[in-house]
Amino acid sequence: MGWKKWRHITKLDPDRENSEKTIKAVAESGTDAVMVSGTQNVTYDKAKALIEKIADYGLPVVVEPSDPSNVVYEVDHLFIPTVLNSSNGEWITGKHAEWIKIHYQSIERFFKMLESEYVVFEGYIVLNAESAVGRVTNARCDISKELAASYAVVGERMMKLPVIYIEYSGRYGDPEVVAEVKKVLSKARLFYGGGIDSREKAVEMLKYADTIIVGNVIYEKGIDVYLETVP
Ligand code: 1GP
Repeated sequence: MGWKKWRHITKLDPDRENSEKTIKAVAESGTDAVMVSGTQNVTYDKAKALIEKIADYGLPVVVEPSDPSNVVYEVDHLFIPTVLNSSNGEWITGKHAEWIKIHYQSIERFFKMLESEYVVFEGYIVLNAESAVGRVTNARCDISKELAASYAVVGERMMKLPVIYIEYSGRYGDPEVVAEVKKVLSKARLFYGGGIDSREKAVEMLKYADTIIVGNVIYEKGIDVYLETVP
């Protein structure tokens, strides 16, 4: 199944404890893919070790790097985020330019990779100021649903991003914001992540979002509660 059909993605953080038991349960849960991602303390080695543990199960694995130093290439896709509502250009284009610079000597090969289906660009709209990603990127979180949707328009129609990602990381968000953003999108897939810890919340956000991303519940509430979120 191609990534555009995914409805449920499980986000595993390389900086957290991911036991074999947890990984097996995730792999057998019915989730469509695992995204290896974290905002803080993620290193190449930690990400690589986690990817190797998951690889045996045959589930699609993607990596969403937070920095050029932790891009692991041995995965099905790289999901490259840009934070549309960050107040700090480093998170919009800065880290991206640093990443390209590392590959400058073989830029033609790098262009081919960027233009392939292997790389997917995501436009984040971060809406929880207290989350690690909200703090680190200094995102403008206290905004109206119309302004959130306007950021989505920037991402889709100006920057041509194939994914818009509403991120409330750690807190359940406002379905009205997600509904408003959905209204303005035409081609981009709408991802929603943040605080999904029950079937009701998963179903509610899937009314508007094409795909939900579930992370913290595994670490905070355990596998049984996580399993309820898989549609
Ligand atoms: C975090 O969007 C994901 O980047 C999922 O959020 O961890 O709150 O489930 P939670």
